[in-house]
Amino acid sequence: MAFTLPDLPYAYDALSPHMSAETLEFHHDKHHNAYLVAMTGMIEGTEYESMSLEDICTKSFKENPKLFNQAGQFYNHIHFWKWMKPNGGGAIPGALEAKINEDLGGVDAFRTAFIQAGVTQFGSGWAWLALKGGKLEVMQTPNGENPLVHGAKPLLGVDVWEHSYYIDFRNARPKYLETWFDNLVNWDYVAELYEG
Ligand code: MN3
Repeated sequence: MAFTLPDLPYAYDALSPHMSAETLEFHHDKHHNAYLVAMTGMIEGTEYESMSLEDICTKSFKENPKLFNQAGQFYNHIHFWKWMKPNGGGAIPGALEAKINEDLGGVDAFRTAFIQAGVTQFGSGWAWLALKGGKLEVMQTPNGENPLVHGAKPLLGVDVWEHSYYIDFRNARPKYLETWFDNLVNWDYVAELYEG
């Protein structure tokens, strides 16, 4: 199938001051688009061309690491934009909060573990909340890797590559992650994925 770059679900300046228009312009228009262009070039005329993006990710992870780098990042960023919203953060919808309490020891413990996963991911990568075998897990992955390739469903992910925060936070990755969690997360979308 032919893939396209999804528009941001909000204006470029809608997440300011927590994430600037400049960051989103570079991150969405340049970085995310570059993954799409590279992936499209690599799948053209191959068996991957007719697959869903999820299948491209899981198959290329095992068989074609160069393609996976692009496809994984293309997939991750599609959700990354939707994992944020203006005036995000705050209360977590009830059923998901109950599951977090059950599996992760409460929202505060989850917040600490999620931020810690992002802080300790050396170099580029992602921190995740994922559902695996019916249980919630906090995960960290390098580069474009994601929970899909580990048999888990991604519910929330944050990009910790420097292009995601360097314009707004310089080298302060912990501050970026705290700000992101407290002010930008679109919990309705996370709950939708959890219940879907
Ligand atoms: Mn990125």
